[in-house]
Amino acid sequence: MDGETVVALATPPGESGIAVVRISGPRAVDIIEGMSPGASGWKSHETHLSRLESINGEILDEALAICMLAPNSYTGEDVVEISCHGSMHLTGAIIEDIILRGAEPAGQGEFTKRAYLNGRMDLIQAEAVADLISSETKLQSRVALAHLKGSLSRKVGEIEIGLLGQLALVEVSIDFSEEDIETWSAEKLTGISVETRGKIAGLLESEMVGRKLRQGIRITILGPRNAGKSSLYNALIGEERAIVSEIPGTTRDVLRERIHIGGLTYYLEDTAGIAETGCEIEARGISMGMEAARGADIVLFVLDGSHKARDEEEDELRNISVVDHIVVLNKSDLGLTESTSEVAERFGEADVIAVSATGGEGLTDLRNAIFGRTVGGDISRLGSERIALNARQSTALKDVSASLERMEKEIARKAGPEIVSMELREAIDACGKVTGRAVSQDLLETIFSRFCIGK
Ligand SMILES: Nc1nc2c(ncn2[C@@H]2O[C@H](COP(=O)(O)OP(=O)(O)OP(=O)(O)O)[C@@H](O)[C@H]2O)c(=O)[nH]1
Ligand SMILES: [Mg+2]
Repeated sequence: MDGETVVALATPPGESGIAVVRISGPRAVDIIEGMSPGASGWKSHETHLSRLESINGEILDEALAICMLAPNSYTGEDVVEISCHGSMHLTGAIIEDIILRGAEPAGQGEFTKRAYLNGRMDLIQAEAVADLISSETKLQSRVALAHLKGSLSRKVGEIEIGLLGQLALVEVSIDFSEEDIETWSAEKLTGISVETRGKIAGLLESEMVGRKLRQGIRITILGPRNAGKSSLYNALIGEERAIVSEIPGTTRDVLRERIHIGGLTYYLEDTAGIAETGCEIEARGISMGMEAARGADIVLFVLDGSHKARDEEEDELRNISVVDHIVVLNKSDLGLTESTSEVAERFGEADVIAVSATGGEGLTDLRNAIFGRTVGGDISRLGSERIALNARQSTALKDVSASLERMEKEIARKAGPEIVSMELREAIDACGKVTGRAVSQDLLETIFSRFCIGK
């Protein structure tokens, strides 16, 4: 980076009414001055209709341009944004001209990286920007926005400040050890530590939901031939993607499609019907389907509810070890030969849902069951009280907890303030890693000066 000026197209490539070219860095204003003489006199954050000239004096475009001067910009540096006409050729020419004038093409995430390095946002917020950009549903963007607004940063910040206050007391007692002043209480510190670990445990609970929210959840449909798996697959997708026929053994390959339920992304898989078969290709399909089911988050065991399933086929399904499953009794429109509770008994009290893939009955219940299984009802509070952590954040928070636990053990062993302070510092450093801000010596000094005793 080295303070160089970077440029990139901020809107997706392709034809559009308007495209935005963004420049950030110390030469941004010089560059726009070169393209639109007089620009260096513009007020920060004021929009100007300007005729952009190339370095060779040709008119490139008439565009709206705005200078956002440091530090009041997204990156914290001087930023120029040009809203030009959205043709690939034109944006290419403008960017090329800006590069000729001394800018470098920006790397991936460069603007946000600069924002973080310049202290405009912490690491959690920078990650939230990426999440927000890639969000596909309202729920995903709501959680990303909550992180961007600093929900998690604030919670970690509160934990950090609480611990810093305690660290100050412990360290002061080291400084004043000869004067026999007891500034910290082992009991109180242990209490605070236990309470803090409780808060962290609460945050960590949402890690799984966070992973599901970001990466999506795999659902594999598995069951005997002709049970209506492909029909159910099509019904859940809302399109005729898989071939459906009354001929048993229609599906051979594993088909995969993305769907959304309640704001979460799911990857739904259709597989070949399980059966004894002499056909090598069908057998390959069946084993691929079983393999998919073993790796899925949820497996839908689809049975033809209008016929009593053959025992061997059911046994085969029950013997596959899967993380979670829901039994779907399909073809309810033809009348079920067994009640859902009878089937539930055989499948280890699983959820059993009667549906008609072709008629549509029961599909809402099935979607609700899938959604409920995924998040355990916690989703509605996501982004407000509960926060979906990503893997990096949860690892760092686990480090905070581990350091605190070690500290509690040291306190229980009646360790002196030197040892206690060391563990406490580690916990605080780990907090800094969550937000991406390691605690600097300066910050510690500032905080300690407020706690100074003796005056
Ligand atoms: N009445 C009724 N028929 C259904 C329903 N679902 C599927 N069928 C019929 O059952 C037959 C098999 O459906 P598919 O969806 O191809 O079944 P499959 O489980 O994918 O079969 P394979 O791929 O061969 O394993 C077709 O004739 C469907 O029209 C349903 O809910 N009600
Ligand atoms: Mg099929």
